[in-house]
Amino acid sequence: MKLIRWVLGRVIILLDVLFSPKPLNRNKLLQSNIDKITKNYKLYQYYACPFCVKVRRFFKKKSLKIELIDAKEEIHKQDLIQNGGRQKVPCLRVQLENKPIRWIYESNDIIEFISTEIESK
Ligand SMILES: N[C@@H](CCC(=O)N[C@@H](CS)C(=O)NCC(=O)O)C(=O)O
Repeated sequence: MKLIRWVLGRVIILLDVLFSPKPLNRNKLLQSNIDKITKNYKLYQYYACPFCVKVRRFFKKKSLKIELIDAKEEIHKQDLIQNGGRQKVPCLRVQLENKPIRWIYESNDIIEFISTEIESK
């Protein structure tokens, strides 16, 4: 079972590389405004998780600079469990000034949240 999952993960990565989305080209000012928002985000993820690949492809397509955190590393795994509440990826950590940290699970919810945030720019 572990081997099948590993192989499937690699197939997903290969397809992702072969059919990599074309990044959106924005004007510099707009991109810089969006970068200011996304510097507050961190994506806890696994390299070969299909849901994480989906979110990373969205980042690439929308030219979003978001730090990726390897949730397989023990320190990050513990951070995710203790502060996010679940060991599940992808999870977006959102830290905005003067606001409590938010942990957003579910790939679709992450994409929807970021889309709404960047569309307001
Ligand atoms: N519906 C979720 C599915 C996420 C999911 O199943 N993630 C798996 C990895 S592919 C996971 O974190 N499983 C728990 C674990 O591996 O500890 C989404 O769209 O984000």
